[in-house]
Amino acid sequence: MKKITAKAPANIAFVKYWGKKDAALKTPLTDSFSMTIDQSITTTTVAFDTQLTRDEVFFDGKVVSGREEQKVIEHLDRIRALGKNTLFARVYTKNSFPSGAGVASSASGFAALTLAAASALALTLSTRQLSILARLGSGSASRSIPDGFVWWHAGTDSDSSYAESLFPSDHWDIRDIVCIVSDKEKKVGSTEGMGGIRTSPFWRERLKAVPETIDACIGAVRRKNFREFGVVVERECINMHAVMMTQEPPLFYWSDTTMRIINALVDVRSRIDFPVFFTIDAGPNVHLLCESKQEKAVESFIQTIPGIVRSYSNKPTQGARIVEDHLF
Ligand code: 2P0
Repeated sequence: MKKITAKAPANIAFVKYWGKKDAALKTPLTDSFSMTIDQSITTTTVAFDTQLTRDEVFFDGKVVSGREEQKVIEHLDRIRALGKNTLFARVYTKNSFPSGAGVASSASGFAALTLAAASALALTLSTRQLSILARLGSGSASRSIPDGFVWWHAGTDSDSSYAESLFPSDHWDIRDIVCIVSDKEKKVGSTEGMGGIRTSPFWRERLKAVPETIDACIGAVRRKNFREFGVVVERECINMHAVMMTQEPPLFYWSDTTMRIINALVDVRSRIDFPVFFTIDAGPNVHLLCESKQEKAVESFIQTIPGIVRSYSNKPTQGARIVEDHLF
């Protein structure tokens, strides 16, 4: 059968996803809001083949096994069920960014797999349907299907929990400069970590605050008011980490260097006009957000901080798409 290749970007959340309503359906407790990022792309080629006697999954040319392989096969099973098809598939995947690059690859990975596999079975699905399907692979993958600035509606069931583009990638020329402080795999993954959210005494407070935070964040993006945007995004990130740190067992994702970057940023902002803000996911790496005109200044700032292994700059970009350059 036909070979199909898809590319999908990772995304950085300004209002975060932390906690599920339904673990099997990966429906979230709250809405979230993110931006697709152009230097963090997964490419996946899928071909369903009558000759195969099992699914074959490769990452960077090497066979994938264990839990990772299982998650891919479970996702292929969902797509086969939709397409009423029983053929096995060969799946090749590569990332434009190294593992441990400070960006989770499950969002771009499951978005690319969803689009490539659904297209290989000639399923015609809307962006909304693709987003729902990608979500079943990994929650944040729902936000890597649409273009640019993306709102994931928590919804009330599986069919109403999808992400949509609110503004296209060329709406606002902002940057996400990822500061890598550690290449090591994080100790507690997001799926396991967010499973403990209800042990934090503060999770309900964050739940109550998110609708207002989403409104404020989307309003600031709509008006392209960077300072307003940055203040909301930073506060929301700190709120999520406060929940993480107060779970049982507590999750401390921040390292010494993470704290050093935050302190240096706060210090610079107290002395000069420096409209740069941070956000941090389930790991120690820091995402510095700025308008394009501040990019050089942020690079100079990064040079002053010991402990940053490397950094790279991302722009908003289009969502998952079909391409012609196959991996096999
Ligand atoms: C986010 N994270 O909104 C937040 C911030 C981590 C911290 O989305 O269990 O890897 O596969 O649905 O998608 C990580 O969540 O978790 C995540 P699953 P996923 O970007």
